[in-house]
Amino acid sequence: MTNHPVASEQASTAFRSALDVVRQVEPRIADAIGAEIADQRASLKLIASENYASPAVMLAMGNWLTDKYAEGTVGRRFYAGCRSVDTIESVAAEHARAVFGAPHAYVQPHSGIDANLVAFWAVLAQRVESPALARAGVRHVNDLSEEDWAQLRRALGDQRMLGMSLDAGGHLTHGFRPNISGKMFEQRSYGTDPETGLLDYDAVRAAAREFRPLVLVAGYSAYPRRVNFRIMREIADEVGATLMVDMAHFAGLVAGKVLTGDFDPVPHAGVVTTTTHKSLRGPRGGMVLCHEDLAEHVDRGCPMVLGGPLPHMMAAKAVALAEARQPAFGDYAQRVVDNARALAEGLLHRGASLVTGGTDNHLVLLDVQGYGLTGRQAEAALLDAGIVTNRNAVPRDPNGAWYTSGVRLGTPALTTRGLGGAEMDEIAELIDTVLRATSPSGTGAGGPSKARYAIAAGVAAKVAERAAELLDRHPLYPGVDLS
Ligand code: DSN
Repeated sequence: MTNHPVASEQASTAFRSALDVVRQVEPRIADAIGAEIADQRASLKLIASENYASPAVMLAMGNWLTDKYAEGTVGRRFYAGCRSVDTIESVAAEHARAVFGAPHAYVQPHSGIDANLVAFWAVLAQRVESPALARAGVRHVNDLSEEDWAQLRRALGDQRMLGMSLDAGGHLTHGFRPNISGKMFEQRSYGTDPETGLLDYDAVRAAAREFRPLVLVAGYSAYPRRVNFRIMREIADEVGATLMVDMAHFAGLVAGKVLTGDFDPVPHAGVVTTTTHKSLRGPRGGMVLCHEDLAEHVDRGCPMVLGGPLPHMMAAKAVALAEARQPAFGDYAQRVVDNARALAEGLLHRGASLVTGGTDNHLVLLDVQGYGLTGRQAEAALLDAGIVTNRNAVPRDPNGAWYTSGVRLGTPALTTRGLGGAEMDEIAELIDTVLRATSPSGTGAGGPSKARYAIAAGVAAKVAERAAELLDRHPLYPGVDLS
């Protein structure tokens, strides 16, 4: 395992003591925490949005900071006694600004969805304030009367968002109905080129010209390629939209300077949102980056759309961001991308079909239709063999968003664990072996079952054995002994 800066012996003592204390109150929870590390140690984790945070990050979250209310921002709290929280939030924001070269960082969001909500409201508030508020003689969004707000709500019906379609790799929060963004905004999607699977900037431009969105969203959770944010910004500017980039998936690649220039969203976007726990390898949480013109609105995230800040999580974000400033993090980010490429090549070499034909980020989208399977069957069969992935729609997916026709594979976690290119090829071999040995079984409503499957006898156990050998070469949290 690489790059985690806390000595494992110290971490081992700390975790063991912590679990002993928990066990005295509720042993089932202590046991479940112990079982989780055992499960994670024993599985080949290829979920593209997961990682392994360092012991320092974990230990920063589990303490008395959880007891403190701190609504407001640094130096302007609605509660007394926030001296330490002010320090923590300032340090986290300082590291975030330095890591990403952003003028302003808001580190309070509890998740990626929350970060996106903060960004939406900030963009709306900014647009409402100027020039509509000026015309109405209102100086500040906080001075809006009830009637002004009623008008604003009516106006929201006209607000438009253009984002990547779900089956091309976009995210629910980019204007889709199951999320509030799909209710706040009238939404339209841009997809990918049907031949290449790549983002077609001319098509995005044409859609933007026709639809005239207020917010153009870039970013994805299942698109295996880089996005040119300079071009996206040009498109946004041409139609008067704010470019919002949700970099939750690839924040670690931006922090590690693998995505630079046109592929770094920060210099190009009006507002950037992220989670902190994916490729960035921090605690579970969110963050918003922006320029000074939007900062005032972003900082009102709580209480506008967020509950009170979680000081223990901001402390852990600060630790993770300090880690991301180390040169070793740049090496890590580069290895994440190299590993994804090796995994893609290993699969292609064995005849698999990949959306876009490969990858240049941290994820690979494997189309399992060639194996005669749905994504759900493939996901379940791989899990039987100790390989943890998640099913994912492919563009124009015939099996919809529930069963899907793809499996998303990501390398951030296994790269943290220390696996390299040759091992990615072995993993490609294991995945291909399982999927070739799996076939649909039984019938469902109206035809063959999209969920049930059978694996040829002995294959899952054999692959699980080979996966365990691979994992044994790279212990997870080495030296952390809870026994
Ligand atoms: N749930 C995250 C993912 O897996 O990509 C996105 O929110």
